[in-house]
Amino acid sequence: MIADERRFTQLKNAIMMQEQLLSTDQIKWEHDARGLKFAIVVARFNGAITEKLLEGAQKALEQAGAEGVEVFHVPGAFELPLAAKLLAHTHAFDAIVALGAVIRGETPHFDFVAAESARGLQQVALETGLPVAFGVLTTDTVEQAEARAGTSGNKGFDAAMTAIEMSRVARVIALSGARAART
Ligand code: INI
Repeated sequence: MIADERRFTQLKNAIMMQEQLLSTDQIKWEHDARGLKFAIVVARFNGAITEKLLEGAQKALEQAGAEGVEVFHVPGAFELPLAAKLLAHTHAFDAIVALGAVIRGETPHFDFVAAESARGLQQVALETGLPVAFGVLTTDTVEQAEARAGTSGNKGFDAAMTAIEMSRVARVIALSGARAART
């Protein structure tokens, strides 16, 4: 019953927001984050890089007018999926932005960490239905990672934009489903 009420409120808000957006052609709606809440989960491993990804993601969400942004740190990229799953189960966010930097270096550890991080994050998105943006760099060198975490060209920024767009897609799909069910 409580879940039904929450669903109803979500749909009502989605309809109101959609109508608001349709009434103004000024807004590039897919990257308007007003009324949306985001969780950013960020790995501390390779922190000099991941903190720059975090800055990029925060900048994108702030510029887009996000209603709320909460940041959670985990040890490494391998831990991102579990944190994302726990966050999804709170039902408090419209999308999750996952940030990390996996750098190949000399060890085969890279392949396991990179693959499990990507697989796990996609699994969370598919199992929970909550958008999870993949902002995890997988590079051969630190220099390549730095180049993707700069002020011009920042994969954290890009991942946040994807999270906004997918939140919108999820709302529009819910809205379309609700309308189709009524007719
Ligand atoms: N974690 C990363 O985020 N990036 C890496 O490059 C990395 N490498 O190369 O080892 C890494 N390893 C730690 C891993 O994410 C886990 O924290 C650790 O294995 C404990 O579960």
